[in-house]
Amino acid sequence: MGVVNVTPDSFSDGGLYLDAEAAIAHGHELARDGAEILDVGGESTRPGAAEVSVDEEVARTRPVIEGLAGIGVEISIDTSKLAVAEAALDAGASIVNDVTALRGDPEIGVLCGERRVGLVLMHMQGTPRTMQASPAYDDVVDDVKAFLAERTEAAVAAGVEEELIWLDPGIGFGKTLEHNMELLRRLPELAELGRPLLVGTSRKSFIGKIDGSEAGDRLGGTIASSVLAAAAGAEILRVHDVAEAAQALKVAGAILGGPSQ
Ligand code: HH2
Repeated sequence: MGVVNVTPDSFSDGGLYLDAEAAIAHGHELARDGAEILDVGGESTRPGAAEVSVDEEVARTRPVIEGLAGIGVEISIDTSKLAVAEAALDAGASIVNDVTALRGDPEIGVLCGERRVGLVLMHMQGTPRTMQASPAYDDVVDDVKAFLAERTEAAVAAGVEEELIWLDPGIGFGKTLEHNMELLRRLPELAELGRPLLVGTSRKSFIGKIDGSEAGDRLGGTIASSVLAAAAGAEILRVHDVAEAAQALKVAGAILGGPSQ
């Protein structure tokens, strides 16, 4: 899954693709690089990010989705707002990536059920504004697992087919470095929920906490954590640098004995 951020303030690429033409060109490039899904977002979820109105989020994302629909990849909309999700599905998206896991706008579950589209349910403790203040868990993996199980039930109750649900531990969303490490180490326990796991480590601050790097200089850490997440059972990796991640996964797969390409 390649990231297409149509925002002025995303933590690693804010402002680069705010213009629809630039975002569409970037999406084409990520598809050529090997992305099978493009995750289009119009609002940053970084800690302390400014909130964006529905109209603004639709104005940012809809033209980009229209421009990328039909190029041979699936498109997901990274939003927690019903109206933004609906506009995106109308424009050609087929997956809703909701970082609030239907807690922001529960009607997104009804919408996904009616349209029979995919739904990503992500774990987050707190809200983007507050999440990094003092994250705390009894056992981070058990707590995240219970949350994702409960949110899956809520989505199914809203009408979403269980087969169309993907689960995400939400790396960096209300977690300390040790919480993130524990989740990545014990990913197989989350796979026991029986749904595909999506993991997003790309350029995140936990990498900087390990080696002091800035967001624009975390490719090595992104690749290491993505490959290990895949080896531990993640099926979808959300990354900004698709070419490098695709090559790393091919090589790792070849070494581990997967089909050679
Ligand atoms: N991470 C980000 C945004 N959306 N969605 C899912 N399912 N999982 C993630 O890990 C995830 C996500 C943060 O990355 P980015 O989009 O680059 O930054 P920003 O939120 O600042 O736009």
